[in-house]
Amino acid sequence: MTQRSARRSPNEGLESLATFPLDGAGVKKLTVLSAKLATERVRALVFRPTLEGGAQPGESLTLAHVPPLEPARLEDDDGPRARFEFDGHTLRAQVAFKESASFYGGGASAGRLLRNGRSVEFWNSDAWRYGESTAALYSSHPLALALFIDGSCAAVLADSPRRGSLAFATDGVEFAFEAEPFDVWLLQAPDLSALMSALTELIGAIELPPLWALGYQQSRWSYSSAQEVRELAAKLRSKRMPCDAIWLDIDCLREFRSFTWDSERFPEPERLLEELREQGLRVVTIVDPGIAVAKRYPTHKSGLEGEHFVLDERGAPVLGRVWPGVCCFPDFTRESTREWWAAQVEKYVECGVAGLWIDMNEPSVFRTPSRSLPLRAQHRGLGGGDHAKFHNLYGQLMAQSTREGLLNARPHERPFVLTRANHLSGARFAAQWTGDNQASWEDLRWSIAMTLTLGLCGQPLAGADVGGFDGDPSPELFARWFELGAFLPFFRGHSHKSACRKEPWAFGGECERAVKLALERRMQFLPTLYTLFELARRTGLPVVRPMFFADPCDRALRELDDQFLFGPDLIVAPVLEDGARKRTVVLPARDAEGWYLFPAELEGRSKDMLPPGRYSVDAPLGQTPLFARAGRIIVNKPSKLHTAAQADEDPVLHVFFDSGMRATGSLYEDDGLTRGAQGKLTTLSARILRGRVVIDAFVDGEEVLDRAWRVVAHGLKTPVKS
Ligand code: NBV
Repeated sequence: MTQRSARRSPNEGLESLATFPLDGAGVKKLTVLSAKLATERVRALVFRPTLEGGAQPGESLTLAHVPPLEPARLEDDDGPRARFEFDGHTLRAQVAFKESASFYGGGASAGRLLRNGRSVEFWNSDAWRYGESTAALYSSHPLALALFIDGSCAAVLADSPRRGSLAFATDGVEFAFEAEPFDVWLLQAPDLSALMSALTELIGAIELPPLWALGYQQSRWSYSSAQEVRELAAKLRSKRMPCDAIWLDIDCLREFRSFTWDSERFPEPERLLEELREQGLRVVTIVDPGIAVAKRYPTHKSGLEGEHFVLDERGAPVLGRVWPGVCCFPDFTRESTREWWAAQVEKYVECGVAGLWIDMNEPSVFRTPSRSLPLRAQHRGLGGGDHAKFHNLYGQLMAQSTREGLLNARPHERPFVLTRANHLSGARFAAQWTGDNQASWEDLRWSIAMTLTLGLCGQPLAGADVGGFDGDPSPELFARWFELGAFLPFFRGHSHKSACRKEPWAFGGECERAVKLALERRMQFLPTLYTLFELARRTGLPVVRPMFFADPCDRALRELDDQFLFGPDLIVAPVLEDGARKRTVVLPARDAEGWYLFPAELEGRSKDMLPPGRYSVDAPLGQTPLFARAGRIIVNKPSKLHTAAQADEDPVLHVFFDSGMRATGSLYEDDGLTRGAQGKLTTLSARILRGRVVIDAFVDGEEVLDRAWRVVAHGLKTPVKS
């Protein structure tokens, strides 16, 4: 099955509202068009420049969906202003609002969540050892979000796959992209839910991930023999560490070649994978795009025969050096190449590989000035053009065809792909991680802002290498990283081959106990996490959210990036400082009578609701302070060694009563694996009746009468029966 493709013609369904002649800025005229979105309450305008000489934006390569459009009125003079300027090489588009705003977005870059005064570059790069001053990281998300004083908001999106930049001021943003004119979309919304829903219409919604991909993932560069993998699995299980998958990095490959196995170190992959599956462990392996130039390498041979590689100006495959040596690079812009690649994937995963991890797909090329393919290399699909035009789309297109391959192999199963490089509408195809981070407290903190920002940019399934990829963490940093990772959507421990061991038990003692608790916590909150993914799929609302989602009008929440929301009703306040055993947490006021500290012992009961405010809370090693909104039910399940083993457990409903002794919640469930599975969304409410907690549960309006709920009631002054 193919996803809806990412193409539209420039005028499809857009209604012209006004045209402004422009002088002296290299732009001849600016046309303002309107778009009617299915998300009512959101006003969508498109600004389309025409350059001297008549050039207009071409087909969209950035947006996934363009909705059916109807005219809307360009009401007033006092709305935002768009200004375009072309200097013959770069087109700049400024969108200025009437008032100042808090700005977010622009994709994952290291640093703070709030973007005012910052700029980011869009040029997918292998950003080894990135830091706050690294302008361009692995993916490009040309999207800015503005939050205004009254809680209304806007998104500005540049429809360009080109090399570009985004600068955030205090009252507006400026996009600049090379070479070609581009449309700018402006979405104006009364609230964040409407904005995220409209954005999802434009860039496409995620599919629900397989449940196993939401469990803990154990990786290292590299587990390099079947023996080592078997020992790892045995230790994970003997130490009773919850884990759903083991990841194999490039050393499982023969001479680092994609779609191969090193037959000496991994003699019978099929058998190994089956053995692991019996222990509830899936295997994800790595695939790089560089295809080694080598005799007797079928992927290279069929790639050449099918003319699937990116060409140089003389029509020969472009060569570049990566891990396997001299390589050719698939031209993923071509549909036939995507099909050929998907066929490689399909054959390769037959042995039982559960999911694929696509790396180096900026694409990263060693020892070249651009650290990628030459800008003048030629692509032949999607209308054709040089690499400069398609560079930023390379990773997303690779993700798309890798996913197709998994779907061809197992049409009824949800495919799982993790990608390093991506573009704005790539969340439809793959999860994303934040690349090669460092084992530092600073990186730990950045991983929150980076993951939150990816969520705002339509990529809810994201996370950072837990423990830090590069370098050796202290035991305390390591434990704290697991504590945070347990509440980020994608949870994978990974490390560089020259770093110390980073398996959960690597530091032993107190640290190992804390890590194990974190892994168990992840399992316990899995029903809530899964429900949040289903909601993200339906509504575009991110799984983890910046604190300002709890109260968009509270200015104090706008800069906060050391605590975050896990869905609408839980606050996660991880410890991000060396030696800290306490931390401050802010509990927002809007729609919240109060918050409850989630008991560290999950079976414990919290009696007292805390009114909104700022608190100092205890946070010993092994414990991330969590707060639940009064009036809500949070669903957990007992921790098991892997997600499938949890399926038959009865849900544990943590009922956090409001002062009227009521609470509501929801739970989404399905088989966790089948595409388009008919899941059920249960709505839950709790009340007290004759001294007992009563749970009312409904699915599609029908009362659920045959289900055992375990109830943990919080906020009761006197004990009641459940
Ligand atoms: O395949 C090796 C690594 C991988 O472990 C890492 O996660 C990627 O981001 N890969 C980069 C290539 C080498 C990095 C130095």
